[in-house]
Amino acid sequence: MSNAKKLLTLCFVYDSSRVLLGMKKRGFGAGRWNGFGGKVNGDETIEEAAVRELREESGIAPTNISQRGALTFVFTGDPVALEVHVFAVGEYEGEPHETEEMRPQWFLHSEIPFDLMWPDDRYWLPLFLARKKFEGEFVFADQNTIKEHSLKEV
Ligand code: 6U4
Repeated sequence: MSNAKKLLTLCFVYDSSRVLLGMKKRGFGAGRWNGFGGKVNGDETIEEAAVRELREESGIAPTNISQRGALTFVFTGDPVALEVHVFAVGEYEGEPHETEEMRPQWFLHSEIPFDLMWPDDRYWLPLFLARKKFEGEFVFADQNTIKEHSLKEV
């Protein structure tokens, strides 16, 4: 059993009433609404990766971005955990548009489609939208089932 971790980013563009989600069209998590993000390359910082992935997947360029959370996802039987760094984007340039990877759509905070998202999101996205910082770990039995979790504000 190794303790390898894969570094990933996840960006949510939001204001006090709405949040921008994307329907993931392919790859890991396809068919779910989520923020925009992906793997950190060896030659970039985590924040640079967050900006690049947001631009590639939605077409917008953040003009302010801040790290708000760190989440670890472990899948039973998979020695490689995911370390996902969650970023908040307030202001940006450009208009979100559909890309090969994502179909963007704005949602009211009261209408976030948690049933069509990763099951962990209903735990921590409310903290995010309340502008808190947080850390957590989720252990999955499979992609629909959380076996155990921990979550705290930091
Ligand atoms: P490619 O580049 O096609 O191989 P892909 O398999 O599509 O990559 P990628 O790079 O889009 O995956 O990264 C997966 C995205 O899903 C990242 O933004 C992190 C996010 N993610 C992974 N597990 C998650 C989980 N449990 N909850 C969540 N987001 C998760 O909200």
